[in-house]
Amino acid sequence: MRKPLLTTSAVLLATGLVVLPGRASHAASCTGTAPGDFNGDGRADLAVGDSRASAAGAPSAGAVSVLYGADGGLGKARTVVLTAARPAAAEGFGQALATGYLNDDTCLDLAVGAPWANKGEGKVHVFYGSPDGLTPGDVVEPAAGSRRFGWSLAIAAGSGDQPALLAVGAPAQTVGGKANAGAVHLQYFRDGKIGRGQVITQDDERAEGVAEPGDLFGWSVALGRIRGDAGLDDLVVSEPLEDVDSEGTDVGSFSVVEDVYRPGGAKGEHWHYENLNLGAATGGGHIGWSLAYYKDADRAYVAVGAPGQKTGGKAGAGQVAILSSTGSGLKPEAPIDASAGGGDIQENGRFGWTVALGRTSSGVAALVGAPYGGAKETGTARLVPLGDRSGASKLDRGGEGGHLGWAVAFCGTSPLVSVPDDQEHPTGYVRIFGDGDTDLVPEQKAGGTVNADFGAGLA
Ligand SMILES: [Ca+2]
Ligand SMILES: [Ca+2]
Ligand SMILES: [Ca+2]
Repeated sequence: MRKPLLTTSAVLLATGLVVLPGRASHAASCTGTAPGDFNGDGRADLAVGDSRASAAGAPSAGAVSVLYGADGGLGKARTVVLTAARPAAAEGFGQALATGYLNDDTCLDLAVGAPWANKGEGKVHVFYGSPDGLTPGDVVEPAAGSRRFGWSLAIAAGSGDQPALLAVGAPAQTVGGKANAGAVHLQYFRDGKIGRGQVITQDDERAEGVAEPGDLFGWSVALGRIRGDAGLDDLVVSEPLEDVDSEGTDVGSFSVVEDVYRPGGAKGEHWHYENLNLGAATGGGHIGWSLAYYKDADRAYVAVGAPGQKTGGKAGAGQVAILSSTGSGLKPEAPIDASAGGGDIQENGRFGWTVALGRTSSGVAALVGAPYGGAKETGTARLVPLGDRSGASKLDRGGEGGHLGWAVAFCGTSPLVSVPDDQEHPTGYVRIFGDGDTDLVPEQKAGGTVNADFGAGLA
């Protein structure tokens, strides 16, 4: 619940995290600079999560397919399926994915959340990039008492005094006796080792508001350079079920924690329906359900989905707030709704369920999923250039009940949209838009991983 004038003592706990031994990381050199390039060959690669996949016979253990870039398209030469070392039923491996540089080499790494592992406390599996592709590395477990650790993830590379950072959301964590108030665990990676970090809750003075039962702080997280010290990353973190006093339940909001690596640093920013220009408070608006960050030259962009926000008089139509910063803090731009690209604002279309930011041939663009939009929950998405929004386009053509837009991402300059529930492809697929459109459909091999929702996550 938002109580702007109430301050409480900072809660900065040592995490006491447990690191299970993995294969030692070794210095490797990757020369490629393509986005998402895990093996450094200069071609973009893609990680596709399916937290409901069966692995080694264990239902919903979860799996992540890594499609390496090749002549002729993603995964044409090589697809590798990653799972937990010992897959167990209902761990949800792949629920969250994040890419970034965690160890000292120049190869891109992948973190995979398994928030139902450890009897619901959660785990994060780290895979390190190498010229041979991703290799299993550390498994990070929270101190006892966490809940759904690994539901959301973000990575910031180390630079200067700041080690590499892995932000792990645990939105169901109990805080001060308040169930599901939520927490973010910030882990430090330095010299190839994981060091002690911080646990940040809404009771931290740097994140405005107070922890209340059911806020789900940490539902979505992002790391990037927005304000304060330009050499230190800031944490963007949402609480989509935060209530607003006397105005509604589950309105949602998000915070920017300035220079998050520096405990006791300056207070950041708190954003809610009023200063986001989203109109009236909407109960169940779920501001912060999705988050994206992108840096383009000197300007940082943040996109924030509010898929339950009443829009154009239609309940549950959804909206996406767009903000940008040139170093002194976020400023809101005009929000985006489903009318972009000549589309319809649909009741309960849930526009903003997912959002990604990236660079296309039309400049920086937002890719927004509305998986309950379209006829019969086909799902729909919009690609909206932030410079000239008249160039927005609709991306759809999924099957009935397909929930197109359940996950969205950019692979290089191409927008990617998942369709996890199409009746004709019940294992799910991922559609790459542009250049003739391509569908990535998982191969099912006897005795191997059995996909259920291929594309439930993308990175
Ligand atoms: Ca590659
Ligand atoms: Ca690496
Ligand atoms: Ca900063």
